[in-house]
Amino acid sequence: MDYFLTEDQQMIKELAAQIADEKVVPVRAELDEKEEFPWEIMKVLAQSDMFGLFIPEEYGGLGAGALELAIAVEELSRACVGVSTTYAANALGTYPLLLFGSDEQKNKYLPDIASGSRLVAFGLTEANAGSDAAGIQTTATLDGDEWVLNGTKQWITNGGEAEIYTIIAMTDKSKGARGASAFVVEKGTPGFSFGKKEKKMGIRASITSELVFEDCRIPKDNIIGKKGMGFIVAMKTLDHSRTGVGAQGVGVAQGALDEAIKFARERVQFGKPIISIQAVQHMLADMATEVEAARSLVYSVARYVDSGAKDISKVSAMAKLYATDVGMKVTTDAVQVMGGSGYMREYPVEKMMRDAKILQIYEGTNQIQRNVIGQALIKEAASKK
Ligand code: COS
Repeated sequence: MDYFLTEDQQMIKELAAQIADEKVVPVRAELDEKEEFPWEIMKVLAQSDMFGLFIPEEYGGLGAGALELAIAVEELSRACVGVSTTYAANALGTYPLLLFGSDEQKNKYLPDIASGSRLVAFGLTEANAGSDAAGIQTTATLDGDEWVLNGTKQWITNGGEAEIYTIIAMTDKSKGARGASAFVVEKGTPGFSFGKKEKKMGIRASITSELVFEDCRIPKDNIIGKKGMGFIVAMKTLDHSRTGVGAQGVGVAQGALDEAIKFARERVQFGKPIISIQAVQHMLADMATEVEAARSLVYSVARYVDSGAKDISKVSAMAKLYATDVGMKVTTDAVQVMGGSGYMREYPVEKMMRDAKILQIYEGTNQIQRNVIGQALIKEAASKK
């Protein structure tokens, strides 16, 4: 399908595809096997200005938007979701600064983020606050000219490797969601350390770690936005990042479909390539249709976000929900088309299926996306009365 990309968008797609094919595909199995952080690939992405895509030009970025980011994330995900998670989590961690940061914070952090010289991570989740994001226990208490952070963040992508962390902490526990605030914390700050490094089912090239704050003192000015706005910062950040997770679903599904078609053309059973068997063709036809539908939705939502629309929660949840369910289904079907070969590590679809699973879970489970969509429908219906 022609998605009527501009010349610049087409260039980004081709560049990301080239990096995916030449730099990621040859090493993805090894990165997965060794659970190795993809620093070499991050350096290539930095040299290709990929970290600056969605950062305004005044801060050293390319001034593009959600669609360009989605295109890059999709191409990287076609090769390896572990790599694309590292890249996309950087954007996730940057949104609080981009959307709510002061001029000083933007001037201080965005140029380094745009150049790729410093990676970012977003710290919201805790042991007892996953879907219930307002249930966080980490606290930030003002003491003179400093905030003092205490608590532990769990399952933080890029934790330990990133230099810049955007953290949601409670400044007034009695106020619930309205008692949270957002902060920027730099690696190396005394009282800030890294705990357990997780061992995961998939996306094993990415790193997932605990962040531990023990009387960690940061300057008063490191608050992002106003005190009490932390939950909104987190929700708006997720509204922006979820289109990117949808793009990961599209990419991994496309990668698995490509592999399944290639295999079905070569694999001979009953004296003919299995692609000539109608049962296989029908599976491939469904997979291809679902990939195209998911891509259409993700690109449309990204364009809507780039139009400056304010009410993006519902549609970004839809893009994340639909495209990541497609990612899971198509990778599972690709394993099925390839049979015993698909199940073996020798072929990439086994890893793709493992990687796809996280997309239905992180940045809000797909059940939470349905809640967000459902709440929006209720609000829309009430406003029509
Ligand atoms: N944009 C702006 N404001 C929002 C918002 C959004 N997307 N979502 C909620 N809010 C506001 C609400 O309007 C409400 O404001 P008021 O207090 O003024 O009424 C406030 O925030 C609290 O909202 P709500 O009552 O809906 O909060 P809940 O605690 O019920 O939580 C969900 C809502 C479940 C949607 C939220 O907790 C969530 O997204 N959870 C998943 C978190 C997640 O994605 N975790 C993954 C790890 S982070 S990588």
